Amino acid sequence: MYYLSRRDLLRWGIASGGAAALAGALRNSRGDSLPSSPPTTPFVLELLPGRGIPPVKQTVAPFPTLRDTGDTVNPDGTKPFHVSGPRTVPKNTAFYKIHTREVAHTFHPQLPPNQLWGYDGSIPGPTIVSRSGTPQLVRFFNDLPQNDPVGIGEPINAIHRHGGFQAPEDDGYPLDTFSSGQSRDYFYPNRPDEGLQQNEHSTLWYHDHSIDVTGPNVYRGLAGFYPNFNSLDTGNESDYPPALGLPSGEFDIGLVLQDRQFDKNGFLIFDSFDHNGFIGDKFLVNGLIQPYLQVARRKYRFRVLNGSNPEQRAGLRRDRHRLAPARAPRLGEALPHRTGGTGGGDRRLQPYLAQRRDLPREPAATN
Ligand SMILES: [Cu+2]
Repeated sequence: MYYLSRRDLLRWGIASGGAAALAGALRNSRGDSLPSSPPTTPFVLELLPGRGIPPVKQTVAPFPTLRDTGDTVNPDGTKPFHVSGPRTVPKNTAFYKIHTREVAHTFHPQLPPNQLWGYDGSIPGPTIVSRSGTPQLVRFFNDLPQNDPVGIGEPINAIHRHGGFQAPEDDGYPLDTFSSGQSRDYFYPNRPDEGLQQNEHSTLWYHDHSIDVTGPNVYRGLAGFYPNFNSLDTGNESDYPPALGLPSGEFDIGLVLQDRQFDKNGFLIFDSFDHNGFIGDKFLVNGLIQPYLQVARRKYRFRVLNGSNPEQRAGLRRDRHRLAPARAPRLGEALPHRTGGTGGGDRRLQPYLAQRRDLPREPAATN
């Protein structure tokens, strides 16, 4: 666990724009000697729908499920685990189709477009909204080019819904990959499992999980939000009470924090040999370098996600007396909450104001 203080945020450029220090501070610990990325002016790009704010994925008409193509061979020569035949899904299942494809993406207007991989060509991927009690079947098509000129990642896919409860064959096991030109159906039941509320009113996300290349494939763009709602957190702000009435729609915004490194010409570089997780010196929010967001005078809900590769723990907590919870919530875990009433039976979230001096920062892309 690594805690990001407000001072760190300032230093790293979220607030001030001095992003170069990020690389300096972190790289020294591992003796990395990569040159800095080209300079970029902070706060040039605005987060807008379709640019940093991904679209919400819409359902399609139900389609018959397919047996997985069983002819994929993993990089290690083994055969992936496949669903042996078409499956029967509950009647109320919502269906989706997502195409993983190449996209020319602009991280910043001072850098040239880079060839990324995006779900539906979107960076981040389209937001898939789920609701407890409504199962979903998502067919992911791998439309990535077989021969990738960039050389970061591999055009194989395994889709992992991070933090979700789903069957093993739908969990995106690293060896359950499918190749260019193939597709795979993933079924998400969207119900709490064994009384655990992990799937309930939580922020899940989906990302590539392919063996050996999860890090670079996510670095290349393969990640998106997967928020789940239920009767308490309905996604409708006017539902209070009895629901929580949290900011919804355009005021419920996922922010994925990531980093990237560029060569002197502004093209992505990645060090596959850095097994602690590669760290770039450019700080991204939703795929854009140091963007900004125009806000209205009202409450917002920000779902902050660490979508970076590195695992930074020891050696970076400079101030051991810093205020921090004993254990920060893990990604996808329900936030700690105060219970209301005296009977103990009311588990409703009670909104209250709290000041956070730290932002827990945990590796996500390797899980
Ligand atoms: Cu994950």
